[in-house]
Amino acid sequence: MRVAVVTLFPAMFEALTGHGISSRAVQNGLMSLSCINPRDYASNKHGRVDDRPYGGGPGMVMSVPPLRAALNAAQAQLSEVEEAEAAGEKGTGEQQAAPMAKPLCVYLSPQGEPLTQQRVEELAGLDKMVLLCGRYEGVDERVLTHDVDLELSLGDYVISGGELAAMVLLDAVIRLQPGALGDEDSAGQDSFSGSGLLDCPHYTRPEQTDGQRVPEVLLGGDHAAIASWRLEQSLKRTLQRRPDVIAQLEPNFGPREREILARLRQAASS
Ligand code: 9WO
Repeated sequence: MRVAVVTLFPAMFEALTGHGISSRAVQNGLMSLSCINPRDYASNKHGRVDDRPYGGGPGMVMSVPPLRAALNAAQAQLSEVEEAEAAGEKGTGEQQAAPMAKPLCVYLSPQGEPLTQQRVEELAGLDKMVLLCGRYEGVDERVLTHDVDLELSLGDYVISGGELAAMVLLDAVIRLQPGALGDEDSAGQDSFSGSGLLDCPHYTRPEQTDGQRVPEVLLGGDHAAIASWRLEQSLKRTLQRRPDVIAQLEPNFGPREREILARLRQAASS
């Protein structure tokens, strides 16, 4: 997957490309990340990318021309690589490759649609994507209506810019790329990804620390008992912490889930 990020702070992305799973994925070529700085596309001599809001008020707004130029450059860059690869695959470097679909352009802001694991899975399947990171009070609305395909929010809070949000999205997408996690199966074990329930508790050695013991069932080798304990723990947590998630999943629960849920509700009401 190839991603081009339009940002005034490209160095921030070293936090993602320099550490852990995301770093390894970039090194192994599962993901390529390039940054395009709108400042480099500002035509005025001071490299201004922001301006005062029409109608007055505090803060500054990112203006259309440098942003649009940077977005077009990002898109062109992703298509260039793709066309070169397509031509290479055919072994006909001279031939004109078929026109490629325009990459999806995503803007991160509190006004966006809430990001879910389902959306992350969908984005992880794309072969290219442009991420737009806003700063100041945000970007001129005409960029959002004309250039942006999808606006996403991580939650109902404001941070200083879209970069950290873009990195959260990228991290979630990167770890779903085939081969990004050491254990091929671990992504399927995440909260939300398999059952849609919250994760069960995890324990490792030692068996006892400061008087806290590992639940007995995990120490025996009864795999069916362990699986059933984990399901119960997941249901219990989700019921307590995310009743909204239970309500959403309940119509699709099987008999085992229903039985445990009924028991948990009875215990809670008595
Ligand atoms: C800045 C500002 C300054 C003066 C008066 C009002 C103001 N509003 C803002 C503002 O909301 N800036 C945003 C910063 C503009 C878009 C990029 N920024 C951002 C993205 N903050 N928080 C996010 C974000 C993204 C995804 N999920 C949660 C939050």
